[in-house]
Amino acid sequence: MRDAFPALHQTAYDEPLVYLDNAATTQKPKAVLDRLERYYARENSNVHRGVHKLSQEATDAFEDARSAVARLINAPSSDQVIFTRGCTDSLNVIAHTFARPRLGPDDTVVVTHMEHHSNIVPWQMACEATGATLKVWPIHDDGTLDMEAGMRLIEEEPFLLAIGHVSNALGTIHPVKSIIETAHRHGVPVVVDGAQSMAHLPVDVQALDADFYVFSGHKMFGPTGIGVLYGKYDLLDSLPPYQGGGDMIDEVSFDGTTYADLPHRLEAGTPHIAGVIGLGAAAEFIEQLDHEAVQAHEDDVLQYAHEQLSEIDGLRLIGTAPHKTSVCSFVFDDIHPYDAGTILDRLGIAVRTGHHCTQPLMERLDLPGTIRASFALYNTREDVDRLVQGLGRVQTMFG
Ligand code: C6P
Repeated sequence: MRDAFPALHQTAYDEPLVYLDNAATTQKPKAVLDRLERYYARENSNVHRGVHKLSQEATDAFEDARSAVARLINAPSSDQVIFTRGCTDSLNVIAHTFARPRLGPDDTVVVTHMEHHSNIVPWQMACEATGATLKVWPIHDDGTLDMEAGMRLIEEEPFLLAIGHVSNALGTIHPVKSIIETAHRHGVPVVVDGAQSMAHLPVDVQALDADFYVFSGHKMFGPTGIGVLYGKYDLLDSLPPYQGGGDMIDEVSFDGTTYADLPHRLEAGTPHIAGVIGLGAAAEFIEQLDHEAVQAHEDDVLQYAHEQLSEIDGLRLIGTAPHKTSVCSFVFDDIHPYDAGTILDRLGIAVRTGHHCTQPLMERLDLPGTIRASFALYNTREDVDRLVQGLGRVQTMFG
């Protein structure tokens, strides 16, 4: 598997690179890189417009990619896969087109205390614009949701619940299927932020019964600048156009304009064609994996990391939920995360330090930030060993 990812085979400061920042973005397999090159070298053309051969080829590749993504998440139809700039963009589209026109001063929107800023700020802005209230689903110290408190919030029948599938800062896997079931019993639609699940868990939007499910291409071995907004057909079909322009119209006249059907109505302008085609290749790459083997391997590496790190004096693991994937956050009693990250970098080990775009979570845990090692299917126990050695050097220098 490591051979499929060229970026892993390089040095950083003369040390073999250990890439442990996969929650920020994953590396890209050769299949995706080759597909991007083929598009630009041989098929480059605009889509849905030209009658010429290249345009038809590009259009076919573009729509095949939509089908590949639909298959990967088991969407009932590829019309329910809307291409956006990324997870953040998808959440903003929902906040603008679904929430804002419907929200009023008596409404509430619920988010959990450990959401990424992208799944907080768009709802906060929608609430500020409409007089609605944003409510926060509390969490326990180990990084699990306080289910009793959450159920009470759902029983109050908020307008919407927005929840991550997997926490980017702590790796907690939330029981979204049962949460959605409960929410639906109370008539509450659920937006699931799947940014951190797509590279690690099988996602079946129909089995989850998610109303909306959003994610970014670059966190699932695909290109940056491309993402997906999946929604139930009737919900998506009820959304007004988000942006006006080419490709999203049926007919335009100065007397009035009519709009295209889904998915094009929500995809104004020339799309990120290469991004979509690259994302399709990433979806096919994930589709052909042995998912059980991948999950077993990732669980083993995470478990090993937890064991090894918890033996280091003065190091505290942050986020010890029983159901976790791929993220290991930790702090030192007396070393700032930034200092640790800088030394690790010089040793060729890439981790992320700081608040991970989850400032409310860090405030709740009373931390300035954490050091976060986040794994993907190509990471190994040897990578964990290098991290542990590196942390030994950090302690020698700062401890
Ligand atoms: N988290 C991280 O290092 P974009 O930037 O749109 O591709 O994804 C935003 C986003 C939304 N939700 C979750 C749960 C996320 O983890 C992210 C991105 C990266 O953790 C960059 S801040």
